[in-house]
Amino acid sequence: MRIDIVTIFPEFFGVLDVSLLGKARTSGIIDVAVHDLRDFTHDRHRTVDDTPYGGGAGMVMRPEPWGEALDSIVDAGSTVIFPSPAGERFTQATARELAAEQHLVFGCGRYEGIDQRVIDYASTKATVREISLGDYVLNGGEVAVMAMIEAVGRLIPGVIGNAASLDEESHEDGLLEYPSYTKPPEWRGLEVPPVLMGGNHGAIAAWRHEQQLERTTRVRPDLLGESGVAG
Ligand code: JEB
Repeated sequence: MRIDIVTIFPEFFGVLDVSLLGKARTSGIIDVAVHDLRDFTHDRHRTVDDTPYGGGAGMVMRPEPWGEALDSIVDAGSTVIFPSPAGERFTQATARELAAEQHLVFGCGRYEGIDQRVIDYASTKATVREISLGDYVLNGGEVAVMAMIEAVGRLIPGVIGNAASLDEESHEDGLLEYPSYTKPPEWRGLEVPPVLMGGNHGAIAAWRHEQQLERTTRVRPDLLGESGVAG
């Protein structure tokens, strides 16, 4: 998979080199390129923002640098993602859809966002999605893109070593994860649940499922839906 990121903070993405994705990048499974939006300006001050038409607080990103950046990066096969508090919610299902793509382009806005014509124009050239990481307000798209790349990257074969660990975990079956334990068997007076030490694999699976249901009911009843049954 090819990933292009357009941002006014390219240094922010240096952490990708040391994350889980580092191996996938050096092996060529994921090829990430970060582009500085200011490299697509032509004025002395490398201006990317201006005041909003119609008035209001803050500044809006001007369309011209975005147009030049996207023209140099996007083709008809690209999926262009604009993180936005006004976008569709990012979920594990979104991550799975994006992991199936060949080319992702992330456009990181700042200030009050990007001139809407950039999104409308990009939509005439490629598949465009405006996606929100969650229902809270960030200062720009960079943190959201980092989270999306991590969620997508680990679904690409070869990025995570153990494929079984992928479908066992939180959200793949609509339930929260069961609690995990390792050695020592007793720590500061707290014991590992005996069922996990008994070697009865049926009993272990049943206990874990029960724990998932209890935890989901308590912490995230919304995941259980109307019927109270996940899935
Ligand atoms: C994404 C962004 C801003 C109003 C207020 C502040 C570009 N879940 C999310 N919350 N906020 C963002 C997001 C995602 N994904 C987000 C891009 C930008 C916030 N801002 C600041 C915009 N509009 C600018």
